[in-house]
Amino acid sequence: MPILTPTQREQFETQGYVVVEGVLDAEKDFAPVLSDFAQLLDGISHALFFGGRIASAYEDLPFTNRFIQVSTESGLNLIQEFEISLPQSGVKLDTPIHACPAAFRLLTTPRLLDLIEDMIGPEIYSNPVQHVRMKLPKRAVATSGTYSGLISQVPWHQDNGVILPEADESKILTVWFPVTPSTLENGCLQVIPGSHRRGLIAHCPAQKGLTIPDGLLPEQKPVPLPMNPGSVLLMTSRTIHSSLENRTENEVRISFDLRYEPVGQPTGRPMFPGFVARSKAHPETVVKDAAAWEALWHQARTLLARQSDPTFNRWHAGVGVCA
Ligand SMILES: O=C(O)CCC(=O)C(=O)O
Ligand SMILES: [Fe+2]
Repeated sequence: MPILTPTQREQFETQGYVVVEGVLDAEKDFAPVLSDFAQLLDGISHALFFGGRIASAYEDLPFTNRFIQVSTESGLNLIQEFEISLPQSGVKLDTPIHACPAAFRLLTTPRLLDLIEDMIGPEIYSNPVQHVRMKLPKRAVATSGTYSGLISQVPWHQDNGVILPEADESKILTVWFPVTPSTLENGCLQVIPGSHRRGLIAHCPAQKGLTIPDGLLPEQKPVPLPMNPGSVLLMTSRTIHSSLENRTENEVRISFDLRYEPVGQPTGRPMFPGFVARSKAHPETVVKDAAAWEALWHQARTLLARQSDPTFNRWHAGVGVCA
């Protein structure tokens, strides 16, 4: 049963994005993952407290306040502990990855897959370019250390720009959804409507990660997209987007960004594992077991830990438009 209305489908085709409301359910779909995250943060907080790095384990604070407090006081970027992907450099045998059953259930939620099937057909592959983001208030992000778009603002880019050319023809759909309200103040996404029709634009390595140089950005006014939990943003891989700063004092914008594509197409990150999430033609190939998914990531981690960092994109600082 199609979920998109003809108007929504047309918006996706002409503007390169559409927000679909009421796809996910806060209680059924988000409560398990939030409860898992709370438990994880509890463990982290106690370990840091016992290690003398923070003054308390902050047991009484609600999740988001505790995340802010523990992050600020320890000066650590904690996001990799919650992440559902590996970092692009320096992977070690013990690099954390939290490919937990609650996240797997979210990635394979039938209503989400129904929506994706409506867009790309019934042979659905989960592309491994996927993240959990917990955007901290700007004031709470440690000023030292490497910039991380997983806890901070993300600059203008196309998702096609952050993967390898092998996937330029793959029909990758970006599926972004907030778990806590995503607002203008706490750093919602913004898109440039119609920008997907310009093809792939050059990206340059910058302090905040890969970004389209100002001179190559369309003049057009961006559209900010505040969203409530339950809503899902669909974007093409060429839609230019970014996210705003979190200017609040005490809010954390928690979101997932996932990607799906028809089975059999290159993912653009061959060193990371995807999986068949739904298949009418070959139902026996569908990965249904969260532990099997986690094992795929652990295998990838072992391989990556034994080699030097692979290449994740095609752009070079100091060359061409990046010079
Ligand atoms: O969540 C953000 O701030 C940026 C997300 C993004 O760029 C993406 O999902 O492709
Ligand atoms: Fe993106």
